[in-house]
Amino acid sequence: SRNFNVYHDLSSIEAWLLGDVNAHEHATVSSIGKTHENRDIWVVNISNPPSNLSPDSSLPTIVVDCGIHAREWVSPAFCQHFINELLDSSGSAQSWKNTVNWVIYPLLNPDGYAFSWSGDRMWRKNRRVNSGSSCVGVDLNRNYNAKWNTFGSSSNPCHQTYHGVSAFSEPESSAHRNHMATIENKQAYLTFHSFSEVIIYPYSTIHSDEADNRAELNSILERKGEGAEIFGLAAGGSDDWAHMSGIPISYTIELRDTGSFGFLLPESQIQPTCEENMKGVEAVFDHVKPLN
Ligand code: 0X9
Ligand code: ZN
Repeated sequence: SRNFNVYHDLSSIEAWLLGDVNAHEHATVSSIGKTHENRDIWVVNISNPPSNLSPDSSLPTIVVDCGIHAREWVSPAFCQHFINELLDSSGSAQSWKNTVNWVIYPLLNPDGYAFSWSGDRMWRKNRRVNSGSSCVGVDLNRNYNAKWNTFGSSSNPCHQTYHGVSAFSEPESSAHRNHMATIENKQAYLTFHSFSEVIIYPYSTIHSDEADNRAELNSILERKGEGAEIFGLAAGGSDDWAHMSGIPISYTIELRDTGSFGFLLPESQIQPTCEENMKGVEAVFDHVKPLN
């Protein structure tokens, strides 16, 4: 059976998604669009009614994504672990699909991820060829429409936080937006990054922006705070865009570690990272699930 405690390359992740995951009676894997380099961007829908039936649209949906940033390898490792916990008959989250529909994007930036395996382990952005520049890539987490091109991003294509030519200029972020627009009753959005072991809630746009439900966001999880206060201003992020688009609960979860290994987190830490963060997802699930 599959080892979730190692890093898998793109072809291994795709083979698993299109094989074991898609074969599971409660999961459907489909492509939401193509990247700049023409790779598929996958989504996994997990619900209790078997996947030949429509999910119960009266139930809340929790949206999860991983791998917006290429070098943050523990992020897609978490999504793979989480999908398995929902689907496996002995998984710690296998009952969580009875009361909530799950939409999981296990790897939103496959071009960047592939390049972090084959070219530059520290690659962050996508692989956009920028016209008029020899520098490649747009920072997808500066490309969403959340006060795009204001604070904490760069207009220079050579910079790590280059925000692109316009909001949603990138095939990955625009496919994500378009697909999320089709999902009903979205109650929470969780986007997994690394590193620093903190949880960030909106907003990171400008200090005067405060989430309307800040007290609620502040009550659900530990080791959290407003992005602008604990991580600094950085407009154009997917978390702020999700909240602005009407999803009340929105968090960026920065996984291990606090800097000893940083992006080069050893495989021996994948399992403890995943287990400790299942508690956070559970707290969001408990908050969102219908009472009965
Ligand atoms: O800067 C980011 O995009 C995230 N940190 S990372 O080290 N993974 O790159 C933090 C995102 C926080 N949210 C917003 N800035 N909207
Ligand atoms: Zn990141």
